[in-house]
Amino acid sequence: HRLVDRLEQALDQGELSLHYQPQVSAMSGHIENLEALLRWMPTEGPPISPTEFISLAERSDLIHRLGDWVMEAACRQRARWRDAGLALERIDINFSGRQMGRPDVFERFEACLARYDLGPRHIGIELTENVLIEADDRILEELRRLHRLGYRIAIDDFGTGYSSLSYLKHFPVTALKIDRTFVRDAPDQPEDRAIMEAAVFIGHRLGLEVVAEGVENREQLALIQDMRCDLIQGFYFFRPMPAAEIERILAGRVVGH
Ligand code: G
Ligand code: G
Ligand code: MN
Ligand code: NA
Repeated sequence: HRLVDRLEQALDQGELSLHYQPQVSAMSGHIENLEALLRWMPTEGPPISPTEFISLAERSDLIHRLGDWVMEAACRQRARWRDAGLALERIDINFSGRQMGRPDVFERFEACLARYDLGPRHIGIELTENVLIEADDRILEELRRLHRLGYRIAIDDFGTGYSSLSYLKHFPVTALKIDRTFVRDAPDQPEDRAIMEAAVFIGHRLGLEVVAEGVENREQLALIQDMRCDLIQGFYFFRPMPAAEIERILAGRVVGH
C-alpha cells in the first residue's frame, strides 16, 4: 500500500508531530491535563487525517512503531515541561486495539517513562470502550497492575461501544470520557441529555472522573456544568495545538515541580 510506505517514510523524516488538546476543570476553567493527538503534515501536500493513517497503520505492525513514537514524544515533552516548571498534570496518550495486543506494550510504556524519570501523575492512558471489551485476561491484568501503581486510565468515546455497563465493574479505570456525539446533540435532544446525565451519575457513583468531550459552544458548556462533569475538552476552550502554543498559554503559570 502506497500510503503505508509514505507513513513509514514520514516517521523517518520527521513529518509526524504531536498536538496537545487541553482538558479544563469544569469548575475553574483551569487547564489540568492534555490529550496527545498525532498529526501528519507531509512536507509536500495537505495534512493527512489521523483517523485515516492510524486505521491504516493498525492493519500492520507499523502501528507499533507509531505507538512507540507517540510514547517517546509525549514523555520527552512531559519531562521538558516538568523541568520548565509548567503548571500541568498529565499528558494522556491513546492506545489502539492492535497496540494492546503486543505482549510487551506496557513494559515499553513503563520503560519509556522511566527513561525520563516520569511516573503515574505525568502520563495517562486512553482506551476506547471496544478496546477494553476486547482485552484478554493478560491485558486486563497489566491494566490492573498499572491502576494499582496509580496510573490514570480513561475510557474514550464512552457510550458508543458495543458494551454492556457491567464491564465497568471489572475494568481498572479512573475516568469516563463521554463521547462528543452526545455533547453535540444534548442542547436539542432530550435523549442525549438523558444519556449524559446517566453517564455522569454512574461515573461518579463508581468513583470515576467524568470528562465531556467536544464542547463547542456556550449552550453545551452550560448543560455540562449543570450536570457536574469534572473536566471539559473541546474547541470552545482549546483546539489541539502544537507544543509551542501550549507553552505560550501556560507561560506565567509556573509552579515548583
Ligand atoms: O485528533 P483527531 O480528532 O483528528 O483524532 C482522530 C482520531 O485519531 C481519534 O479517534 C484519536 O483517538 C485518534 N488518535 C489521535 N492520536 C492518536 C495516537 O497517538 N494513537 C492512537 N492510537 N490514536 C490516536
Ligand atoms: O477519539 P478521541 O477522543 O481520542 O479523539 C479526540 C478527537 O476529538 C480529536 O481528533 C480532536 O481533534 C477532536 N475534538 C476535540 N474537541 C472537539 C470539539 O470540540 N469538536 C469536534 N468536532 N471535535 C473535537
Ligand atoms: Mn482520546
Ligand atoms: Na473520544
